[in-house]
Amino acid sequence: MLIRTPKDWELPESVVTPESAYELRPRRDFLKTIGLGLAGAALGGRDLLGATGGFPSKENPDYPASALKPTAYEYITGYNNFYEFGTDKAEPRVAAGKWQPEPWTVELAGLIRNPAKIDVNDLIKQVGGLEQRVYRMRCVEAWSMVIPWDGFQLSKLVALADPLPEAKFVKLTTLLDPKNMPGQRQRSLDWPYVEGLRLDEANHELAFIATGIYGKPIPNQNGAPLRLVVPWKYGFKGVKSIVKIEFVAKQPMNTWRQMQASEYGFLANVNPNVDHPRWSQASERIIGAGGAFGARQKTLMFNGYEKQVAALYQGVDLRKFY
Ligand SMILES: Nc1nc2c(c(=O)[nH]1)N[C@H]1C(S)=C(S)[C@@H](COP(=O)(O)O)O[C@H]1N2
Ligand SMILES: [Mo]
Repeated sequence: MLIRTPKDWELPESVVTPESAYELRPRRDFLKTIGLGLAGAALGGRDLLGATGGFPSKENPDYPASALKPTAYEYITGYNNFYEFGTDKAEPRVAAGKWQPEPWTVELAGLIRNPAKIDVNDLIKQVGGLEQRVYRMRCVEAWSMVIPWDGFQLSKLVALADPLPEAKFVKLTTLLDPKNMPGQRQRSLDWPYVEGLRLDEANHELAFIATGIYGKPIPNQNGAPLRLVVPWKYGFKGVKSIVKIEFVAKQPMNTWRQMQASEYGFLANVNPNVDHPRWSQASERIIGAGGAFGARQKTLMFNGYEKQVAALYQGVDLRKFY
Protein backbone atom coordinates (compact mmCIF):
# COMPACT_ATOMS: atom_id res chain seq x y z
CA MET A 1 0.00 0.00 0.00
CA LEU A 2 2.94 2.29 0.54
CA ILE A 3 4.55 0.82 -2.51
CA ARG A 4 2.10 2.07 -5.07
CA THR A 5 2.65 1.47 -8.74
CA PRO A 6 -0.06 1.29 -11.40
CA LYS A 7 0.30 -2.48 -11.07
CA ASP A 8 -1.77 -2.43 -7.89
CA TRP A 9 -4.79 -1.39 -9.85
CA GLU A 10 -4.46 -3.99 -12.54
CA LEU A 11 -5.51 -7.56 -12.38
CA PRO A 12 -2.39 -9.74 -12.41
CA GLU A 13 -1.81 -11.60 -15.65
CA SER A 14 -2.29 -14.89 -13.85
CA VAL A 15 -5.93 -14.26 -12.99
CA VAL A 16 -6.96 -12.60 -16.23
CA THR A 17 -8.88 -15.33 -17.98
CA PRO A 18 -12.12 -15.11 -19.89
CA GLU A 19 -14.93 -13.97 -17.64
CA SER A 20 -17.03 -16.92 -18.73
CA ALA A 21 -14.67 -19.28 -16.94
CA TYR A 22 -15.77 -17.77 -13.64
CA GLU A 23 -19.49 -17.49 -14.16
CA LEU A 24 -21.00 -18.63 -10.92
CA ARG A 25 -23.27 -21.59 -11.14
CA PRO A 26 -26.07 -21.86 -8.63
CA ARG A 27 -24.33 -22.10 -5.32
CA ARG A 28 -24.86 -25.79 -4.62
CA ASP A 29 -23.44 -26.81 -7.96
CA PHE A 30 -20.52 -24.53 -7.47
CA LEU A 31 -19.66 -26.02 -4.11
CA LYS A 32 -19.97 -29.47 -5.58
CA THR A 33 -17.57 -28.56 -8.33
CA ILE A 34 -14.85 -26.64 -6.55
CA GLY A 35 -15.38 -27.29 -2.88
CA LEU A 36 -17.07 -30.08 -1.07
CA GLY A 37 -17.15 -32.32 -4.10
CA LEU A 38 -13.40 -32.48 -4.14
CA ALA A 39 -13.57 -34.48 -0.90
CA GLY A 40 -10.05 -33.64 0.15
CA ALA A 41 -8.37 -34.28 -3.16
CA ALA A 42 -5.42 -32.04 -3.99
CA LEU A 43 -5.61 -30.12 -0.76
CA GLY A 44 -2.15 -30.94 0.45
CA GLY A 45 -3.28 -33.55 2.91
CA ARG A 46 -5.56 -31.25 4.88
CA ASP A 47 -8.59 -33.08 6.13
CA LEU A 48 -11.55 -31.54 4.35
CA LEU A 49 -14.53 -33.63 5.37
CA GLY A 50 -13.07 -35.63 8.20
CA ALA A 51 -13.03 -35.19 11.94
CA THR A 52 -10.84 -32.11 11.96
CA GLY A 53 -11.50 -28.64 10.72
CA GLY A 54 -15.26 -28.67 11.25
CA PHE A 55 -16.16 -28.95 7.55
CA PRO A 56 -18.65 -28.89 5.99
CA SER A 57 -20.12 -25.80 7.58
CA LYS A 58 -23.74 -24.72 7.48
CA GLU A 59 -24.83 -21.49 5.87
CA ASN A 60 -25.93 -18.87 8.39
CA PRO A 61 -29.27 -17.77 6.89
CA ASP A 62 -28.64 -14.17 8.00
CA TYR A 63 -25.67 -13.91 5.60
CA PRO A 64 -26.63 -16.05 2.61
CA ALA A 65 -24.87 -16.35 -0.72
CA SER A 66 -28.17 -15.44 -2.37
CA ALA A 67 -28.01 -11.89 -0.93
CA LEU A 68 -24.77 -10.94 -2.69
CA LYS A 69 -22.90 -12.09 -5.77
CA PRO A 70 -19.89 -14.01 -4.49
CA THR A 71 -16.60 -13.34 -6.25
CA ALA A 72 -15.21 -16.38 -8.05
CA TYR A 73 -12.83 -18.59 -6.07
CA GLU A 74 -9.97 -17.95 -8.50
CA TYR A 75 -10.04 -14.22 -7.76
CA ILE A 76 -10.45 -14.56 -4.00
CA THR A 77 -7.45 -16.88 -3.88
CA GLY A 78 -5.39 -15.31 -6.67
CA TYR A 79 -5.52 -11.58 -5.91
CA ASN A 80 -4.24 -11.13 -2.38
CA ASN A 81 -2.61 -8.79 0.08
CA PHE A 82 -0.33 -10.86 2.31
CA TYR A 83 2.98 -9.00 2.50
CA GLU A 84 4.60 -11.89 4.38
CA PHE A 85 4.58 -13.62 0.98
CA GLY A 86 5.27 -10.64 -1.28
CA THR A 87 3.79 -7.23 -2.04
CA ASP A 88 2.39 -8.06 -5.48
CA LYS A 89 -1.23 -9.26 -5.60
CA ALA A 90 -0.35 -12.43 -7.52
CA GLU A 91 2.65 -13.37 -5.36
CA PRO A 92 1.11 -14.82 -2.19
CA ARG A 93 -0.64 -17.68 -3.97
CA VAL A 94 2.64 -18.83 -5.46
CA ALA A 95 5.02 -17.95 -2.62
CA ALA A 96 2.81 -19.50 0.09
CA GLY A 97 2.03 -22.61 -1.93
CA LYS A 98 4.39 -24.93 -0.07
CA TRP A 99 4.01 -23.31 3.33
CA GLN A 100 2.81 -25.75 6.05
CA PRO A 101 0.57 -23.88 8.48
CA GLU A 102 -0.42 -26.95 10.48
CA PRO A 103 -0.21 -28.02 13.24
CA TRP A 104 -1.05 -24.56 14.51
CA THR A 105 -1.40 -23.22 18.04
CA VAL A 106 -3.19 -20.02 19.02
CA GLU A 107 -2.34 -18.29 22.27
CA LEU A 108 -5.06 -16.53 24.28
CA ALA A 109 -3.38 -14.09 26.63
CA GLY A 110 -3.56 -10.85 28.58
CA LEU A 111 -6.38 -9.64 30.82
CA ILE A 112 -8.46 -12.82 30.78
CA ARG A 113 -9.53 -15.56 33.16
CA ASN A 114 -8.68 -18.39 30.77
CA PRO A 115 -5.21 -17.93 29.28
CA ALA A 116 -4.50 -20.86 26.96
CA LYS A 117 -2.42 -22.22 24.14
CA ILE A 118 -4.83 -24.12 22.00
CA ASP A 119 -4.63 -26.15 18.80
CA VAL A 120 -6.69 -24.53 16.06
CA ASN A 121 -8.85 -27.63 15.54
CA ASP A 122 -9.59 -27.84 19.28
CA LEU A 123 -10.46 -24.16 19.21
CA ILE A 124 -12.99 -24.77 16.42
CA LYS A 125 -14.56 -27.53 18.51
CA GLN A 126 -14.66 -25.40 21.64
CA VAL A 127 -16.47 -22.54 19.90
CA GLY A 128 -19.07 -24.97 18.59
CA GLY A 129 -17.90 -25.56 15.04
CA LEU A 130 -18.14 -23.62 11.81
CA GLU A 131 -20.77 -21.68 9.91
CA GLN A 132 -20.71 -20.03 6.49
CA ARG A 133 -21.29 -16.31 5.98
CA VAL A 134 -21.09 -14.30 2.80
CA TYR A 135 -19.59 -10.86 3.44
CA ARG A 136 -18.47 -7.90 1.38
CA MET A 137 -14.76 -7.13 1.58
CA ARG A 138 -13.49 -3.61 0.86
CA CYS A 139 -9.75 -2.95 0.69
CA VAL A 140 -8.48 0.53 1.55
CA GLU A 141 -6.95 0.51 -1.96
CA ALA A 142 -10.50 0.91 -3.36
CA TRP A 143 -11.22 -2.58 -4.65
CA SER A 144 -13.78 -5.05 -3.35
CA MET A 145 -14.89 -8.66 -3.38
CA VAL A 146 -17.72 -10.74 -1.94
CA ILE A 147 -16.38 -13.72 -0.01
CA PRO A 148 -18.16 -16.83 1.33
CA TRP A 149 -16.25 -17.40 4.54
CA ASP A 150 -16.41 -20.43 6.83
CA GLY A 151 -15.55 -19.79 10.45
CA PHE A 152 -17.03 -18.67 13.74
CA GLN A 153 -18.16 -15.50 15.43
CA LEU A 154 -15.26 -13.81 17.22
CA SER A 155 -17.46 -13.20 20.28
CA LYS A 156 -17.39 -16.96 20.94
CA LEU A 157 -13.63 -16.85 21.28
CA VAL A 158 -13.91 -13.78 23.51
CA ALA A 159 -16.33 -15.70 25.76
CA LEU A 160 -13.89 -18.62 25.90
CA ALA A 161 -11.06 -16.29 26.95
CA ASP A 162 -13.37 -14.64 29.51
CA PRO A 163 -11.93 -11.10 29.69
CA LEU A 164 -11.49 -9.24 32.97
CA PRO A 165 -13.25 -5.87 33.36
CA GLU A 166 -9.95 -4.03 32.65
CA ALA A 167 -9.75 -5.51 29.13
CA LYS A 168 -10.88 -2.88 26.61
CA PHE A 169 -9.14 -3.93 23.38
CA VAL A 170 -8.13 -7.08 21.55
CA LYS A 171 -4.72 -7.31 19.88
CA LEU A 172 -4.20 -9.99 17.20
CA THR A 173 -0.78 -10.96 15.90
CA THR A 174 0.38 -12.85 12.80
CA LEU A 175 3.07 -15.54 12.95
CA LEU A 176 6.65 -14.27 12.85
CA ASP A 177 8.63 -16.78 10.78
CA PRO A 178 11.08 -15.12 8.38
CA LYS A 179 12.52 -18.52 7.45
CA ASN A 180 9.23 -19.62 5.89
CA MET A 181 7.66 -16.23 5.15
CA PRO A 182 9.98 -14.66 2.57
CA GLY A 183 8.32 -11.25 2.83
CA GLN A 184 9.44 -11.01 6.46
CA ARG A 185 13.05 -11.04 5.26
CA GLN A 186 12.28 -7.70 3.58
CA ARG A 187 11.37 -4.56 5.45
CA SER A 188 8.12 -3.86 3.58
CA LEU A 189 6.31 -3.73 6.95
CA ASP A 190 7.22 -3.83 10.61
CA TRP A 191 6.92 -7.54 11.51
CA PRO A 192 4.97 -9.28 12.86
CA TYR A 193 1.71 -7.87 11.44
CA VAL A 194 -0.56 -6.69 14.26
CA GLU A 195 -4.17 -5.56 14.29
CA GLY A 196 -6.65 -4.63 16.97
CA LEU A 197 -10.29 -4.02 17.78
CA ARG A 198 -12.10 -2.40 20.65
CA LEU A 199 -13.60 -5.13 22.81
CA ASP A 200 -17.14 -4.03 21.92
CA GLU A 201 -16.25 -4.30 18.22
CA ALA A 202 -14.79 -7.76 18.79
CA ASN A 203 -18.04 -8.77 20.46
CA HIS A 204 -20.20 -7.46 17.61
CA GLU A 205 -22.12 -10.18 15.81
CA LEU A 206 -20.42 -9.38 12.47
CA ALA A 207 -16.82 -9.79 13.69
CA PHE A 208 -15.66 -13.19 12.49
CA ILE A 209 -12.73 -15.58 12.49
CA ALA A 210 -12.42 -17.32 9.14
CA THR A 211 -10.95 -20.79 8.71
CA GLY A 212 -12.41 -21.52 5.28
CA ILE A 213 -13.56 -20.09 1.97
CA TYR A 214 -16.28 -21.61 -0.23
CA GLY A 215 -16.66 -24.55 2.11
CA LYS A 216 -13.07 -25.71 2.27
CA PRO A 217 -10.04 -24.89 4.42
CA ILE A 218 -8.77 -21.37 3.93
CA PRO A 219 -5.88 -21.32 1.44
CA ASN A 220 -2.47 -20.26 2.71
CA GLN A 221 -2.55 -17.01 0.75
CA ASN A 222 -5.81 -15.97 2.43
CA GLY A 223 -4.40 -16.42 5.94
CA ALA A 224 -4.37 -20.11 6.88
CA PRO A 225 -5.34 -21.54 9.20
CA LEU A 226 -7.30 -18.66 10.75
CA ARG A 227 -7.68 -14.93 10.12
CA LEU A 228 -9.84 -12.04 11.23
CA VAL A 229 -12.75 -10.73 9.10
CA VAL A 230 -14.38 -7.39 10.00
CA PRO A 231 -16.65 -6.61 7.05
CA TRP A 232 -17.47 -2.99 7.96
CA LYS A 233 -13.78 -2.04 8.14
CA TYR A 234 -11.06 -1.77 5.52
CA GLY A 235 -9.50 -5.10 4.63
CA PHE A 236 -6.19 -4.39 6.37
CA LYS A 237 -7.93 -4.93 9.72
CA GLY A 238 -8.33 -8.60 8.73
CA VAL A 239 -5.05 -9.88 10.15
CA LYS A 240 -4.02 -13.26 8.71
CA SER A 241 -2.46 -16.44 10.13
CA ILE A 242 -3.04 -15.42 13.75
CA VAL A 243 -0.87 -16.93 16.50
CA LYS A 244 -1.75 -14.67 19.42
CA ILE A 245 -4.92 -12.99 20.66
CA GLU A 246 -4.28 -10.67 23.57
CA PHE A 247 -6.75 -8.73 25.69
CA VAL A 248 -5.34 -5.37 26.72
CA ALA A 249 -6.35 -2.18 28.50
CA LYS A 250 -4.99 0.33 25.97
CA GLN A 251 -5.51 0.71 22.25
CA PRO A 252 -2.76 -1.35 20.59
CA MET A 253 -0.67 0.05 17.76
CA ASN A 254 -1.65 -1.57 14.46
CA THR A 255 0.83 -2.24 11.68
CA TRP A 256 -0.48 0.08 8.97
CA ARG A 257 -1.01 2.93 11.40
CA GLN A 258 2.55 2.46 12.57
CA MET A 259 3.73 2.56 8.94
CA GLN A 260 1.81 5.73 8.06
CA ALA A 261 -0.48 7.23 10.70
CA SER A 262 -1.50 10.04 8.34
CA GLU A 263 -3.04 7.48 5.98
CA TYR A 264 -4.20 4.50 8.04
CA GLY A 265 -6.07 4.67 11.34
CA PHE A 266 -7.08 2.28 14.08
CA LEU A 267 -10.86 2.27 13.58
CA ALA A 268 -10.49 2.15 9.77
CA ASN A 269 -14.23 1.99 9.16
CA VAL A 270 -15.21 1.98 5.49
CA ASN A 271 -16.40 5.51 4.74
CA PRO A 272 -17.04 6.79 1.20
CA ASN A 273 -17.11 10.40 2.49
CA VAL A 274 -13.58 10.42 3.86
CA ASP A 275 -10.95 10.08 1.17
CA HIS A 276 -7.57 8.51 1.64
CA PRO A 277 -5.01 11.35 1.43
CA ARG A 278 -3.89 9.98 -1.95
CA TRP A 279 -7.11 8.69 -3.52
CA SER A 280 -10.91 8.79 -3.35
CA GLN A 281 -12.85 6.26 -1.29
CA ALA A 282 -16.18 7.15 -2.93
CA SER A 283 -16.19 4.14 -5.22
CA GLU A 284 -14.50 0.79 -5.63
CA ARG A 285 -13.43 -1.62 -8.35
CA ILE A 286 -15.26 -4.96 -8.16
CA ILE A 287 -12.65 -7.66 -8.63
CA GLY A 288 -13.71 -10.25 -11.19
CA ALA A 289 -16.49 -8.20 -12.72
CA GLY A 290 -16.51 -6.18 -15.92
CA GLY A 291 -13.22 -7.25 -17.46
CA ALA A 292 -9.62 -6.88 -16.42
CA PHE A 293 -10.02 -3.52 -14.69
CA GLY A 294 -13.24 -4.34 -12.91
CA ALA A 295 -16.61 -2.63 -12.94
CA ARG A 296 -16.93 0.20 -10.43
CA GLN A 297 -19.61 0.63 -7.83
CA LYS A 298 -20.27 3.22 -5.16
CA THR A 299 -18.77 2.43 -1.80
CA LEU A 300 -21.33 2.17 0.98
CA MET A 301 -21.05 3.64 4.47
CA PHE A 302 -19.59 0.97 6.77
CA ASN A 303 -19.34 -1.14 3.61
CA GLY A 304 -23.10 -1.72 3.62
CA TYR A 305 -23.32 -2.73 7.29
CA GLU A 306 -24.35 0.68 8.62
CA LYS A 307 -27.60 -0.50 10.20
CA GLN A 308 -25.80 -3.17 12.16
CA VAL A 309 -22.75 -1.22 13.36
CA ALA A 310 -23.54 2.52 13.43
CA ALA A 311 -24.50 2.33 17.12
CA LEU A 312 -20.90 1.35 17.95
CA TYR A 313 -19.73 4.81 16.86
CA GLN A 314 -22.16 7.18 18.52
CA GLY A 315 -20.17 10.23 19.57
CA VAL A 316 -17.31 9.39 17.20
CA ASP A 317 -16.65 12.05 14.55
CA LEU A 318 -16.68 9.93 11.40
CA ARG A 319 -15.31 12.75 9.24
CA LYS A 320 -12.05 12.58 11.12
CA PHE A 321 -9.33 10.27 9.97
CA TYR A 322 -9.05 7.53 12.57
N1 LIG B 1 -0.60 -10.77 8.18
C1 LIG B 1 -1.18 -10.02 7.23
N2 LIG B 1 -2.52 -9.85 7.24
C2 LIG B 1 -3.12 -9.10 6.28
C3 LIG B 1 -2.35 -8.46 5.27
C4 LIG B 1 -0.94 -8.67 5.28
O1 LIG B 1 -0.20 -8.17 4.42
N3 LIG B 1 -0.40 -9.47 6.26
N4 LIG B 1 -2.99 -7.66 4.33
C5 LIG B 1 -4.31 -7.10 4.71
C6 LIG B 1 -4.99 -6.44 3.62
S1 LIG B 1 -4.42 -4.91 3.16
C7 LIG B 1 -6.12 -6.96 3.04
S2 LIG B 1 -7.02 -6.09 1.90
C8 LIG B 1 -6.58 -8.33 3.37
C9 LIG B 1 -6.62 -9.15 2.09
O2 LIG B 1 -7.17 -10.41 2.33
P1 LIG B 1 -7.33 -11.45 1.12
O3 LIG B 1 -6.01 -11.55 0.44
O4 LIG B 1 -7.74 -12.73 1.75
O5 LIG B 1 -8.39 -10.89 0.21
O6 LIG B 1 -5.72 -8.99 4.29
C10 LIG B 1 -5.21 -8.17 5.32
N5 LIG B 1 -4.48 -8.98 6.29
MO1 LIG C 1 -6.11 -3.93 1.95
